[in-house]
Amino acid sequence: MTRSSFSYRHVVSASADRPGPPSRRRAAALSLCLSLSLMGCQSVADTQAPSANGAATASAGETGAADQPNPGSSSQPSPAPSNESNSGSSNPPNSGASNEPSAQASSNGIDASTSRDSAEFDAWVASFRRHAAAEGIDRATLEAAFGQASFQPKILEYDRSQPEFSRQIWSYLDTAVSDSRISNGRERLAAHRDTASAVEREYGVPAEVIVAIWGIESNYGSNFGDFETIDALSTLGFDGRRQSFARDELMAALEILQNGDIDRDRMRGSWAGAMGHTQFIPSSFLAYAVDEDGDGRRDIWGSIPDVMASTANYLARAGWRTGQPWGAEVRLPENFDYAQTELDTRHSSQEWIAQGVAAVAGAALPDFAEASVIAPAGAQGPAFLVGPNFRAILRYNASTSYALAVAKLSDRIAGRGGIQADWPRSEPALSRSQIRRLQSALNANGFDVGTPDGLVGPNTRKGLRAYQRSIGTTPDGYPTQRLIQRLTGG
Ligand SMILES: [Ca+2]
Repeated sequence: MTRSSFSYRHVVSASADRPGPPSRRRAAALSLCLSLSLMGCQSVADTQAPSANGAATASAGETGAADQPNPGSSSQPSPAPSNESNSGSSNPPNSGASNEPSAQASSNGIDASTSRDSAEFDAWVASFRRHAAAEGIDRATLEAAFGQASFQPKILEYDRSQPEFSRQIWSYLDTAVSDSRISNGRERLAAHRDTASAVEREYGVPAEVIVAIWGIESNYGSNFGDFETIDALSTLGFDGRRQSFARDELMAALEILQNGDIDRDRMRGSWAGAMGHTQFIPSSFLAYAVDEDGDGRRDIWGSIPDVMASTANYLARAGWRTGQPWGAEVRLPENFDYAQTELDTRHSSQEWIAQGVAAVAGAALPDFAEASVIAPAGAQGPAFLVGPNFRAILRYNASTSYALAVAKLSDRIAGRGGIQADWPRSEPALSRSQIRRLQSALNANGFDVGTPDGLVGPNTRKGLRAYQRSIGTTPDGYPTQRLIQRLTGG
């Protein structure tokens, strides 16, 4: 995404209303980062709240999460990770690896170095088993989990890959909110109407929003990843980029097996450990999964009632306000101060209206006590007024692109309209090296954006706006090839 700036923000502290894992697992779960493949989570690993699928909780309140969706979700053809500077360089686990080929790394054909790793893996597993036993996981569960644990080199490749180009938000939305995604969502909603309505009544989250998340996370269950979660997390815990996170999730996965919610063989999902229809990482499962159908198991792999209720429960715990819309598309006035287009800038709807912010034709502006205005593609693209429920969706996956996809897919499933303004589709996606050049040039010219990392976040946008003001162009903080050429002289 070119907007590569989609920054993933990490929450620095778990606020009271933020969903969080049960206490015992709190520290561990707090190390979740986003499921976004590129997000750098390392430096914040121990302080952030988890999102459902392992995505770092966006801080809708901190620096304004901007961002990119969860690559792993089946819905995304290609992971587009992008991230914010200062967040470290490691890749977060991807929640839904559904789009990746399921890597069945067999021991056949692996080279010598892999074989050596495999032997080391076995030793690591033996050590982890002892640790898990000391933590209270029983012998039968450990034998079921690790009796045939398999090292998956392919997962390490996914974990270490960093796409040079990320997708533009409109490209992501074209896929995430495609006509077929919309029609399939309506069909799924009709097919599960009674369940969805019951869950809506119980949790206060609209059925179309629940279905939209289901659609974005796993294309309505058609593709939630076929990696065995124990193998995936063992491999990542052994040699991944965020071993501490993976090990904590592996412990949570063992707890799930011990509880009897699912058998090891059916505990499947993305290469990064996000599981089932809703792409919950194990710690999120422990904290939010629900046994809606009453069979005694929380089954997000096979029970649609459990899937829907778990998703609704997550959003409810993330602060969903019953009866409120996520937000609305808006028109911004001439001379609008784009420095305000960050999620951490919040005003009441009335205050925004006083600045000239208006609903696009045919839409009503929701009355929010605290709302943000976002313009994900700058002044040349659509703008949106977003409220608490948009922020709740961001808790599921801390990416503005993701949250907008869920919001608009839910609108379309419910029969409401799509985005009216045009995206600046002629803007080419920027590569990480181009963004690094932009960042270096901004620093060199006195617009401090921190260490160049090729990822656009709040700091980069802030520096870019200052530069844009200095040359008399609209300071929207949206990086384009033209701006980079002007700033670098080519
Ligand atoms: Ca159940």
